[in-house]
Amino acid sequence: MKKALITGITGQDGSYLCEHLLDLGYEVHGIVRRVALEQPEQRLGRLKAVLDKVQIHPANLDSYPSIFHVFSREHFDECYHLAAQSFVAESFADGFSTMATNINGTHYVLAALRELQPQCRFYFAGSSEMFGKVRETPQRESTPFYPRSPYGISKCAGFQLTVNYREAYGMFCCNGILFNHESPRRGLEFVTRKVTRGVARIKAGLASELRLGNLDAKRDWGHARDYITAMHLMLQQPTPDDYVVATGETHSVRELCELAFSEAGLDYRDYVKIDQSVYRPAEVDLLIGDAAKARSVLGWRPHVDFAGLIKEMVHADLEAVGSSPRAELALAGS
Ligand code: G4F
Repeated sequence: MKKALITGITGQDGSYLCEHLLDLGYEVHGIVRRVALEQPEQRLGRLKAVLDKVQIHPANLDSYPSIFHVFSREHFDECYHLAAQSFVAESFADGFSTMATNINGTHYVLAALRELQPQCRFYFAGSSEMFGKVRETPQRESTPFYPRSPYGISKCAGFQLTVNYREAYGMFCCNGILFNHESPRRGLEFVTRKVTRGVARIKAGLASELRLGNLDAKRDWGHARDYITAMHLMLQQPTPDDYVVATGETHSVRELCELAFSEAGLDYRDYVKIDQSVYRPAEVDLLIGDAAKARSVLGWRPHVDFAGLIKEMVHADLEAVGSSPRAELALAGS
């Protein structure tokens, strides 16, 4: 039985990856901050269905000793490093903590692995945000990086650390360059979920408008459940490498609104209001990925398209808001 460690196991990707690895017969371990363990209902909610099958270790990405401690107690075949401060807008608000967590955290995991178990295969969650002000369209593995936010810069550093550990120490280290990937488990701060939850709240009469920023930004949006399978495939190859994971389609935030509102029988133009304060100091205007390498080497392909993804998210939020409108009202009041 293979043994895997997931950092960021409580998040959208971590929870789907955890379920996938359990289905494949893995023994799955996760790192969780101690504060999250103190509020399991709230912080471990995405793992509810599998929590009794997973081994959780308290550790903190800001603390090298805590990471070192986990690797000194358990031996892993694979390590998926997904934990990060992943909200781009927040990285403008507090670039220092985003950099510290995302860069040092990655370095701590790699350094502890090198010291204690250099045979363990390592996956780093790189991001299409690294392409930023894109130098080429579509973006592929060879496209130069031009990050536009502290978050994007931190991911470039993590990417380069991963390459460096591979080249300097011969470790099996891979970068996934994942384009935006969403699901009903997406955090409410990201635009897809903000829109689908907003649609559900408006439909339920709990809100009368939805305030958004740049509707012209374009993203290559796929389903998180599809994307985590690519992470696993990368670590099963004979040699370590870096891969773009994307659908190859791009859509604007405006199209996202059109689709999500119409799924609930509404016209987005009646509800969406532009809020200048949500605009970012530097925007990534257009992302569209070329996943040809992942297709040919990994045999990976996405199964859910943009329309299917948004439909699933809208219906999940309609159901969630419909089943607990009181909780929603409390949220609105907080
Ligand atoms: O949903 P977003 O916040 O995602 P973003 O910035 O593209 O980053 C996500 O995808 C990356 C992969 O490319 C990940 F690495 C990263 O961790 C994260 O998961 O924003 C998408 C777009 C942006 O252009 C933003 O300006 O939507 C635009 N937008 C317009 N109004 C908004 C809003 N974004 C948010 N979050 N909230 C708005 O009200």
